[in-house]
Parts: sequence; structure tokens; C-alpha cells
Amino acid sequence: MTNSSAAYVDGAVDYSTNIPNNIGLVNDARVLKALEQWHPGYLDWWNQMGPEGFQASDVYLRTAVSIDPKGWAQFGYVKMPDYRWGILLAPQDPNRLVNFGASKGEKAWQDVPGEHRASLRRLIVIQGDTEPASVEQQRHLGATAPSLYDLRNLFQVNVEEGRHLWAMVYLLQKFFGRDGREEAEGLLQRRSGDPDKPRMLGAFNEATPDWLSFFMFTFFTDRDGKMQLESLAQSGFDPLSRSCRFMLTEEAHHMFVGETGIGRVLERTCEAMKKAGIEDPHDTAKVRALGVIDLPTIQKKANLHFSLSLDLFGSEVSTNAANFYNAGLKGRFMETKIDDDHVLTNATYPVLKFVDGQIRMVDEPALTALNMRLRDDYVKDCQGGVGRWNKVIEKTGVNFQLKLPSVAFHRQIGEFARVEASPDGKLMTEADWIRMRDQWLPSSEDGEFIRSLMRPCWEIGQYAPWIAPPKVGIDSKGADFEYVAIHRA
Ligand code: BYC
Ligand code: FE
Ligand code: FE
Repeated sequence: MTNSSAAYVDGAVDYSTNIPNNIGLVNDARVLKALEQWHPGYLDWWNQMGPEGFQASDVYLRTAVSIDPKGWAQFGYVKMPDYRWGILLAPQDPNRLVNFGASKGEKAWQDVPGEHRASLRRLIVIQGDTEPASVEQQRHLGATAPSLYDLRNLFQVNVEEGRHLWAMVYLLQKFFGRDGREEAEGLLQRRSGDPDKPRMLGAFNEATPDWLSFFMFTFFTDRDGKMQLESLAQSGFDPLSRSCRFMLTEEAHHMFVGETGIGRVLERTCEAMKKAGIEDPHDTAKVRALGVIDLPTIQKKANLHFSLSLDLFGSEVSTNAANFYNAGLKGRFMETKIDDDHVLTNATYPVLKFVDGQIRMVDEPALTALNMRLRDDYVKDCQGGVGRWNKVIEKTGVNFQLKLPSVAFHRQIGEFARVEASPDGKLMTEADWIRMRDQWLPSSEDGEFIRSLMRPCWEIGQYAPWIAPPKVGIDSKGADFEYVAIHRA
């Protein structure tokens, strides 16, 4: 950490201004002032819409103190409203180029190219909008946390999503003048689920009613965040790229919370079944009587959150996506590792479509198929995690496997928005689908059962009976560390 002089060590975070940063904000009076003016509104938003009831608690949080991957985090007790949200960008590479699209080979842009201003602003605003939305969706969960460890992880995710909002607001304030300031204001005005001023993307207006949903959300929806950030990290607009690259280092923890959260639920359920001698995972009444979440209900939650997250990729065939790529604004997952011309004007990509009453693969121009391509990469990434969950089940000897549903199942956006399909991809009439709905998605009865288990467990080292303790704690602490010192507001 540096002292309050104007100089700052590259990579280290300057805490001398109100807004911690590693970009020499102290020398950029205009942007510093704009951010300082935005700051109180942000804190109002946090106090109103952030985690309910724990603002006075001491939370064992990680704060970024450097962008060096080996030493960027510092742990300590913080009251959330005092968290040092700041602006952190990955280091600049002076030789970086635009790596794809019509401007491929140019030096990466340090400023916004005039002709791409509107597209870029839109991408940044949409990205920015999801961050506070997720905090709003999760704000009631503290009251039913299954342990102090989980409570702390929830709050860590929440403060970092808050920081991701800061990351996008910085770009708006620095590069988009007056309309950037208006958009930054708008990001504090919209509210998840509010019919009059909803958040921009569908999944971010859904409820996160319980901890099973929270874990599924951080597994499936934060993973969309990862894929989108990876694509934006390829951007020819270098400040966006650098910003997203740092955000990705934080994203890894969010997905860890989701994956291990569900893994611990599976472990607990399977152990309880084994101990009680229940062989049939579908005997839900017996399993539920043990006070654990039956595996078919976990599958239904996965079906719901996977399908909601698939909608976040937009239409399979999209001229927006083609334009973003062509303009050098948003690339593909692992763009620079792909062996092709990175222009794609002559390439095709197979897209799953609904044609003549059937689901079929159709070759489309690769440029317009970029959303489909990113979604394919996403599905592969999800598949890996589901495989790891199935290993947890297998190890206990219970005979059950979780499966990702078909991409045609339960969709609101794109090719499959107008058809009904089962989780294994069979097309069906709407009436049949409605009849089967509660077999495939959480029913109100499932919701009530889960809610009945959601009792807070706030004693140090204690875990709610429906979830196993973690194998390791945070920052080399044990499962019995006091991760949150609760002082109720
Ligand atoms: N809901 O050509 P289309 C994260 C709109 S998550 C509502 O099909 P496009 C996080 C679309 O805006 C990552 N509207 O799609 C996770 C367009 O409207 P206009 C967030 C939708 O534009 C957890 C129209 O439909 N980041 O970070 O190619 C916790 C036609 O669009 C939806 C990004 O998404 C929808 N689901 O792609 C915290 C990256 N889908 O223009 C955080 C930035 C589409 O006709 N965003 N529409 O008015 C993008 O790259 C693109 O906007 C999208 C959509 C991929 C979202
Ligand atoms: Fe985020
Ligand atoms: Fe996240």
C-alpha cells in the first residue's frame, strides 16, 4: 500500500483517496470528482438494497490490496458499509492489439472509438446492471444462513458484485461524459423484480428465495458472468479488457461458493440416505423426513437455474453479437487461443434451431452465431461442474446422477422461446408441458419444503442439518472460525 503521495506503485492499490484504485485516480481530478459524487448514492443504494440486517456485523472479508495474482488479497473483519470498494484494473500491456474483427491488428484502443460509442456503452451498462441486481436478489438470505461460514461467503460475493458495479461505473464516468453519468445514475435506480423499473436481463429479475437457489445461482448465473467477462476481456477497448480481467479473478470465488455449496448439500443428503438405509432416491417423502433435501428436488432447481442462465446468452442467431465482434468490442471465449482468422466473415458455425417442427443443427454464418458459440462453451463448463457433483454422489454409493436439461427446455429467449420441450429435449404441446411442469421445475410444494429447512444456524462452528460443513475454511481458517461477528442492526 502506498502513502498519500501522488505517485503509486504499479499494481498496488492507492488507499489515499476516498476511492481505492490502482489507476492513479489522484491525478485524474475530473473522474475522481465524478466518482465522489456518485459515491453517496451508491452507499444509499447499498444500505437500502444490500444485505438486510447485517450492516453492523463484523464480516471476515477479503479486500483487494494489489492486482498481483499471488498477493492481492488481505483478510480482516469489516463492517460491510465500510468495505473499500474501488477501481482495480489488470496491468496495461503497452503492446496489446485489437485481436479480432474488422480492426484486427490495430493497437488496442485507450479511448472509445467514436463509431462504436453507443454499442460499447450498451455492453458496459448491461454488464453493470447485473451486478447490483444480484445483490438485490440475495438481500434476504442472511436471515436463514446455514452457518457463519456461508453467511460470510454470501457477503463476500455481495461486496464484490458491488465492486463490479464500481468497475463499470468507472468506465462510464471516465469515457462517456454526460450520458455516462446518467447511465451510472440509472444503475442505482433500477431494481430487481420491480415491474416499473426492472433490471435489464430476465434472470436478474427472478427471486432467489432460498440457499439452494443461491448456490445454483452462483454456479450457473455467475458462470454466465464468467463467460461474458471472458468475452469482454478480449475487447479492443483496453480499459474494458483490463477491468474485466481483474473481475474474473473475483468471479472464481463466486463459482466456488456455488459448486461447493451444492456439493455439500449432496454430500449431506446422500450420507443421511445411506445411514437410514434408503436405496431409492425417488422416495422423496422418506428422504425429506430425514430433514435433508431430496436429490430430485436438487435436479429441479438445477433445471430452473440452468435454463434461466441460458437465456442470458441472447438469441442463438444475433446481428448484435456479429456487430460487437466485427467492431472489436466483444470477442469469443479464449479468442486468442483459437486457431482461425479472427475475422470470421467466411466461416460458419452449427446452430441448434427449431426448423419444420424439429430441433436440428443448421450451419449459420459464424459471426451471427457467436451467442450460440459462447453458450456452447458455457454448457461445456457447466458440464464439468455437474460431473464433479456426480462424483460426490457416487462416492457415497447412492445411485443417482444429476444431468443438465436440454437447451430447448424452459426457454424465454431465442430459438426455443416459442416451443415447449422436456428436459431431455422432446418437443411437446403446451398442455402436456404444463401437466409435467412440477416434475421438472420446483413446485410450490418443493419451495415450501425447502423453506421449512431454512432456519438460521449462527453458532460458531455449527452447520444446518441439511448441509455438510466445508472441507476447508476461508484463508486457512477452520470450519469453526467466527466468520461473522453478528451485531444486528
Ligand atoms: N433478457 O440479439 P439478441 C454477470 C435483448 S452476468 C432481456 O438476442 P444480444 C453476473 C437484447 O438486449 C453477465 N433482454 O442478444 C452474474 C436485445 O435488446 P435490444 C452480464 C434480452 O444483444 C451473476 C434484444 O433482446 N453481462 O455478470 O446479442 C451475478 C435482442 O438481443 C435478453 C453481459 O450480458 C435477456 N436474457 O445479446 C452478477 C454482457 N437477451 O438491443 C453478475 C453484455 C437478449 O434489441 N451483454 N435481450 O434493445 C451482452 O453481451 C448482450 O447484451 C447479451 C444479449 C449477451 C446479454
Ligand atoms: Fe460480478
Ligand atoms: Fe459474480
